[in-house]
Amino acid sequence: MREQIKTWQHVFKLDPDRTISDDVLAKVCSSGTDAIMVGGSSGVTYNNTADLIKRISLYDIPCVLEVSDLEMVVPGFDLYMIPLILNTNDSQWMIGQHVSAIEQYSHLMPWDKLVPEGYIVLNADSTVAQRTEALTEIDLDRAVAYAQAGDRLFRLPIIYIEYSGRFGDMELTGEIRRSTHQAQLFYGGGIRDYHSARQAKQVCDTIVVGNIIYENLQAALDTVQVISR
Ligand code: 1GP
Repeated sequence: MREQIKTWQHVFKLDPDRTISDDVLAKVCSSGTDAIMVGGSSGVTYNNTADLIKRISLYDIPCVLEVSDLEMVVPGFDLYMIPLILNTNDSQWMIGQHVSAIEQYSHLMPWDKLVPEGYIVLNADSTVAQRTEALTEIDLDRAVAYAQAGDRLFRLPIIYIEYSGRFGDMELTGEIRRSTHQAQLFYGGGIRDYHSARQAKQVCDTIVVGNIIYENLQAALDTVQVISR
């Protein structure tokens, strides 16, 4: 499954803290997307995550959990994505929380299923930026340097350009893609229709589509058309 990530072009991200009907979930899971990622920045609990994975597991689609809180770790996911926030000076988001989790639970860790993601968080208004005190006011050179640190120094398998809630800087994302070497480049934030999905897909490897699922299902489903087979 880890190797499959390299083939992902499109991912839907579902938030356990938001309500989704069985009908909408069925359409999302059967849309042709490459994977479902479960994650959220607030209000995520064991119970709402367990409920969602139980419902998603009815479908034949890879499903991964993005762990933003230890409380939400539920068995049954194909992989567990572990964010490291690269552009913060608060080291708890880069390594501190990870070490605390390992100290407590190393004997329970499904090590083979853990995949680190190097996040570069760039929308100052997003919950994730505020929670992690991300250094969002950085120029292109600095953003590229963060990406190269993640890609070439730490050799992270994924670099994730995160604009959650707003469509981001495509020039910056493209420059990061040109400057990275081995990592899969994820882009997420403000993809609201086929047009924005296509723009983002042109400058990254994998687009992540979140909010629009809950606001305009058809527009969300249209984004899957960026996948080239
Ligand atoms: C959020 O990157 C994802 O973590 C998707 O962002 O919700 O803005 O689509 P949106």
